[in-house]
Amino acid sequence: MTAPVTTLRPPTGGPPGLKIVLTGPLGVGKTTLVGAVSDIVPLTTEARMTAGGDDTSHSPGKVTTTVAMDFGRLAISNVTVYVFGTPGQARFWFMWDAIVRGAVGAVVLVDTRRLADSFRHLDYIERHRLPFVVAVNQFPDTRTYAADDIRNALTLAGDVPIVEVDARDRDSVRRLLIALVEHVIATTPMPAIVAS
Ligand SMILES: Nc1nc2c(ncn2[C@@H]2O[C@H](COP(=O)(O)OP(=O)(O)OP(=O)(O)O)[C@@H](O)[C@H]2O)c(=O)[nH]1
Ligand SMILES: [Mg+2]
Repeated sequence: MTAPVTTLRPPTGGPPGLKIVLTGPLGVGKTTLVGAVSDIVPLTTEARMTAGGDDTSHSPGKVTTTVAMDFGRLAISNVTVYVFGTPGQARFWFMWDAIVRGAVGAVVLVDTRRLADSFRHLDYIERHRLPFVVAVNQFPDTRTYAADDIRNALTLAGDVPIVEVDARDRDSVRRLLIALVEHVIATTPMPAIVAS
């Protein structure tokens, strides 16, 4: 059975919001995505990269990494969407359980050069039974693949939306988050949403 959608109510009153989680491998563009779309100055927890056994070969110029979370907020129609991004390095994965609590849906951001790096993130979101979309962050000089090829490579169910995104582009990220909210609504019983 699908879990009911819970909404966040700000302590000061006002309209409720939806919490969503953004996850994906190290350096795939999570912090960039939150920064591009947030209506407020995003909360970031960047720190200098330390050696920790993580493969950084796909982002050679990367000097910082998210050590706790990213946080941003945006309005989609009359709904406030709160975006929580997970940290990338394996040594900070203990944060995921705290970040995912109360979320209604997730974005799994992937890089087609290293799809296998996303398996752990997909497993985690599926285990929490969260509706999710897969967002393909198209880096320069990478091949583009048909959605069906990505679906097969990631063994995704037929109803999981696959959306191309430019994590640096506000409109592109907004389209992605609208697709996620629509997917959450489509896969969650309506009385659960209305009653929350
Ligand atoms: N060309 C291009 N570069 C991008 C894009 N998204 C992110 N980048 C670059 O990729 C690097 C890593 O981006 P981050 O946003 O820090 O990635 P992250 O997923 O938050 O990384 P961790 O927190 O360490 O897991 C940065 O140098 C970004 O400028 C994109 O869509 N296109
Ligand atoms: Mg980050």
